[in-house]
Amino acid sequence: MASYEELQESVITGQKDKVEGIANSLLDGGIKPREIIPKGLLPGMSVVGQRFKTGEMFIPEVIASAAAMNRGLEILKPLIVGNELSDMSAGKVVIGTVQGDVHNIGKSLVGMMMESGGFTVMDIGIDVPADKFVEAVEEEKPNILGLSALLTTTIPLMKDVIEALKRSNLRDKVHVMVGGAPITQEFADSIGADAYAADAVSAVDKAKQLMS
Ligand code: B1M
Repeated sequence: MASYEELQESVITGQKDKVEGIANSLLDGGIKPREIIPKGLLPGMSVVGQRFKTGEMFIPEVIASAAAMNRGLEILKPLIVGNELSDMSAGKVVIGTVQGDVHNIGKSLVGMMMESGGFTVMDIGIDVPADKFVEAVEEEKPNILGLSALLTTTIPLMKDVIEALKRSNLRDKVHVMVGGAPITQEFADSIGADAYAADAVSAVDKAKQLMS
């Protein structure tokens, strides 16, 4: 039977097929799916996060690792029964790119990394109007609402989303995280966001801080 260490290494090196093979081997060996995620997949992704921060890994490698991690999750999640899955979730995140902005790549990467970090993620797409964000918060009741924007002309729309949440009495029910190349901590503070993250790895760290 394969080991947790091999599974971690396959996540770190971004080998999707190997992750699938090792996850199946562990399952065949009688290991419970709910043990494979925290002991094999999550520690691998945690190493990826550290190496990205120290400059030992770059975005394409991080994307490959997140894809490998997600392949593992695709196999294991359906086998986890009842409330076990929601008990294991680090929290629920709704994420989207604000209205007028079609930049998708960074937002999707943040969503993928959050998922790899144990969060349940609902990606509601690009060019999302404020009322659609409000609707998603109402219906999905996420812990965190993630707003992405890449254009200096669309970042003011983040404030509109926060104002729309206030009008719907939902602002105190959800943490708002903002990010995207033109965003700064100063801007995030000025619009009353709860967190700002400069990249996908720190987005996961910040999300964990918000949950604690
Ligand atoms: Co556009 N574009 N683009 N573009 N585009 C930029 C952003 C630009 C900087 C290029 C430039 O001029 N140098 C510039 C913006 C200038 C500005 O406003 N200051 C620009 C422009 C002007 C435009 C158009 C207006 C061009 C035109 O039509 N005249 C137009 C706008 C369309 C619109 O949105 N309405 C446009 C269109 C496009 C394409 C459609 C062609 C394409 C997008 C394709 C797609 O996403 N499906 C595109 C692309 C690819 C880019 C660049 C080249 C790359 C963006 C990207 O994907 N980066 C970009 C130039 C650049 O950044 N070098 C550019 C990789 C990605 C991993 O990084 O998105 O920064 P990023 O995400 C990071 C962080 O920002 C952070 O984490 C991510 C991962 O580490 N992050 C978050 C992002 N969201 C977060 C959310 C969080 C936390 C962190 O919490 C919720």
